[in-house]
Amino acid sequence: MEHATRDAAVLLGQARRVVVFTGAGMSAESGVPTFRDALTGLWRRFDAQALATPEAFHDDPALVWGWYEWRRSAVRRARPNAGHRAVAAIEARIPDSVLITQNVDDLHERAGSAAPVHLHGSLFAPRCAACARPAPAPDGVAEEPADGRRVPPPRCGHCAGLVRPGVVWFGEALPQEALAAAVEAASACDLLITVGTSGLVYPAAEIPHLAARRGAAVIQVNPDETPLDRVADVNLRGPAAQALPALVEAAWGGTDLRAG
Ligand code: BV8
Ligand code: ZN
Repeated sequence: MEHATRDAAVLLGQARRVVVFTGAGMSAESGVPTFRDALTGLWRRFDAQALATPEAFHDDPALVWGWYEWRRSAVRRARPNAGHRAVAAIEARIPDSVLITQNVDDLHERAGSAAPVHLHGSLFAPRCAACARPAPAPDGVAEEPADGRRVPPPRCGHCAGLVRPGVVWFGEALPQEALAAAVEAASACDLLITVGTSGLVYPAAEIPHLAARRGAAVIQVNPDETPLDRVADVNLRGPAAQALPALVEAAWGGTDLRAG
């Protein structure tokens, strides 16, 4: 067994209060592009950070809504991977555990995680841009948009305002209750496992640093180096769908992670 996995398994075996903190790399092996490469194919001529803003939606609501509908249809076609199931196994095994995600997909929920804290919202919770009332996510799965196809957003049933994606854009505040829950969990945990995040976007990226400052052990799962390398006690240099099941297996033996 790899040395680092054994060290991580000792930390997990001893942990009583665990936080799992995930980013887009968690969903990469489910075929959902990470945020860095969220613009594959016909969207590649756009910059994710420019599109994921209130200004972009204001200037061209149909372009931004079309991008999110394309991403939502990709998520609906995707399936949770063994990494998502390993996270759910950790939560099932350690009652005092909290899952915090930057991802806007629903793959953690579909893998059995009961209540992930979504710091950046969800693709499945659109709301009215004017009156903020929740709006139904259209169930028609938009096919791959040709040439960054524009899809005019629906109108609010209450005030006829434009419906927007239920995600947190750059320049927007994170949902108060989610951020407060994440800060509380990171401050109180004795182990934080950070998975598949580049650790560049704040204030979410502060969460692992906060846990480390409060004395928690930190395990990082990422094939590449990130700014979190310096706070990680153990670095599992590999993809989430392999490293997390190996960690769970090393800590607790035969946990069955095959698809449910
Ligand atoms: C705010 C939802 C203020 C939307 C997202 C200068 C300095 C510091 C901060 C700033 C600054 N200028 C601007 C800011 C603020 C800004 C920010 O941090 N910018 C960065 C770019 C510097 N932050 C904000 O604007 C935030 N709001 O500050 O508001 C405010 C306060 C009060 C009142 C009003 C305003 C809001 C940020 C939220 C933006 N929304 N997502 C959408 O999804 O479309 S962010 C989005 O990108 C993700 O959610 C995630 O958080 C972030 C980075 O994505 P990652 O998840 O890390 O994924 P990424 O692609 O980056 O990396 C993937 C990783 O996975 C890689 O490391 C890779 O190696 C690894 N990987 C790949 N394959 C695998 C793998 N790992 C494991 N297994 C694999 N198989
Ligand atoms: Zn409305």
